[in-house]
Amino acid sequence: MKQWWKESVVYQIYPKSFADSNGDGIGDIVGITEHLDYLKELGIDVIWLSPVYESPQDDNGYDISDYQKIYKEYGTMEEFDRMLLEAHKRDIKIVMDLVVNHTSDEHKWFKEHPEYYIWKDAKDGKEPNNWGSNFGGPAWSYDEKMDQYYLHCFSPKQPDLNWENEALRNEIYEMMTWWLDKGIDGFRMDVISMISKDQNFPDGELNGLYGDHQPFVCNGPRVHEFLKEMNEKVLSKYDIMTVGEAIGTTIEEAKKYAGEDTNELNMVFQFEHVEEIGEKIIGKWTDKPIPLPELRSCLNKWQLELEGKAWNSLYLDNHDRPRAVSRYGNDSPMYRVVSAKMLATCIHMMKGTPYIYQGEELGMTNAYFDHIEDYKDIETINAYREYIENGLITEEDMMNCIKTIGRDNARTPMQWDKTKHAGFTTGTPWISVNPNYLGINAKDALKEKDSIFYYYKELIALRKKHPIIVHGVFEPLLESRKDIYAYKRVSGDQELIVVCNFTEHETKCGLFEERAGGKRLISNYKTHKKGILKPYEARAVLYEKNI
Ligand code: TEU
Ligand code: CA
Repeated sequence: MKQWWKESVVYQIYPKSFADSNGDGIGDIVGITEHLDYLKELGIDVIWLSPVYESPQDDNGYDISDYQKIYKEYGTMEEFDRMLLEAHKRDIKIVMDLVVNHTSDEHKWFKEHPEYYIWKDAKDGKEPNNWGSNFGGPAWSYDEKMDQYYLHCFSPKQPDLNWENEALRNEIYEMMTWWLDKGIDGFRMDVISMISKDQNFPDGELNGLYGDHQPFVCNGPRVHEFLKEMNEKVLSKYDIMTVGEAIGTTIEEAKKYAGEDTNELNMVFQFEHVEEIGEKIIGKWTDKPIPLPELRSCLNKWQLELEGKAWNSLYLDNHDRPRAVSRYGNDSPMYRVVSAKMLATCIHMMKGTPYIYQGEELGMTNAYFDHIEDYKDIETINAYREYIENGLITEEDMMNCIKTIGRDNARTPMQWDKTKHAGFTTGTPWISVNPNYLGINAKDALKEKDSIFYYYKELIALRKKHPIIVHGVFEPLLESRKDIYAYKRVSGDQELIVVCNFTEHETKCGLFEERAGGKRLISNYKTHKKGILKPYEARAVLYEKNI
């Protein structure tokens, strides 16, 4: 089948924060349908829709209690079907979020099929091992009725599924088939690298208060067997796109998950450039910037080592990350727009499928809320409490870390216009709107021809127009520079040179002057200074070789 997902640009919608159509302060499916023309204008090809299934919302829908029902606050299955139809009418595909490493503890399976989950006897009267949960506390909770502990790598309301159980696997495959037969266009697979656990469940290395479970749950012994089975029984039967959120993956594992001929998935999200690099204070938490050399060596490695072997996902932003322009660019009034465009150029001219997170096309920024009460994310609230109560970090440092990388930074409501609550809702939003919506909103962006929105639109259009952007081989340039990220793409007799100044200072760079005859495809400045890059200047120039 044609690998259309290699030429596509994906837009992620976090439904709770996208658009509220009925004034209850919660985004919903009708709100998405009402904004499909906005996405058509942007030019995206695929929507990755974060979970809309029935859920008690302990983790904003990543805790599913019924895979084949729509969460009542998001709407009805009929409204979902209409959204799907309206998207397809606009040549926009819909990829659903598949969360099958765990369910909600309110899923009927948890009571009716305990064997679908991971239960262990107490060890010395307490948890079976020292693993911590990603959301604080131990990764095990005791159940009186079972007189055993069950595993939850996330919240106690998100019990991990036991993929060793074939009946469970077949229930998952049936559910996937049901959704694919409805006509959806694929799946983003939540923490799919975690579905095969080391069956010895050994203690992990102490990391803060608990043992690290990642080495024993990521890239486990049977993960590729399970994914090959899923591919053979379900995925291979449809013309769809699949992307695995492969937390903890390495290059070698990614080549298996997303290999051209491994019959598992089409591509993966790796976490190295968004979570693993950079100086940390505790766990993932930091208020430190990510140095360009670390970001570049990480992204270059993934570009070079997957070449010809597997397909990259290109992203800086999603519902779990801080806003890209705040994390990697400069969200000050002076440099927000130009640095957002620079980051977009850097990512979209690389090899792989680009993902745009809702609001990234507007240059939406971190929220920087000052009080923990303003944050809603279970991960943030639990980390704040656990780390401060145990004296592992000061309240001030923790708040700085939350302002820097807390997940709610990406979950403040979409900023549609200047009206109250940024036009997201006529009610009270479930989380506060970023007060800067008066200057950062879609309505203004659509009226401003030099807006970040139209810059993304241009990048997306370029990808359609120039095959070198999809297929050109990636080659690093200027790798020793601490201020410039440069690379080229090579395809036949064409070379595309991309140069991005990641700093607020002018800097020398003669790369473009060394060559004649280039055709500038895109730049975030109208004028240029010979041999100089302006603050956060980005340029992509196409050359025909042998000139
Ligand atoms: O995220 C995987 C995950 O571990 C993230 O929560 C992230 O690594 C964490 O925030 C530390 O940075 C997926 C979903 O994207 C996330 O929203 C869910 O909370 C999580 O799985 C559980 O389903
Ligand atoms: Ca609503």
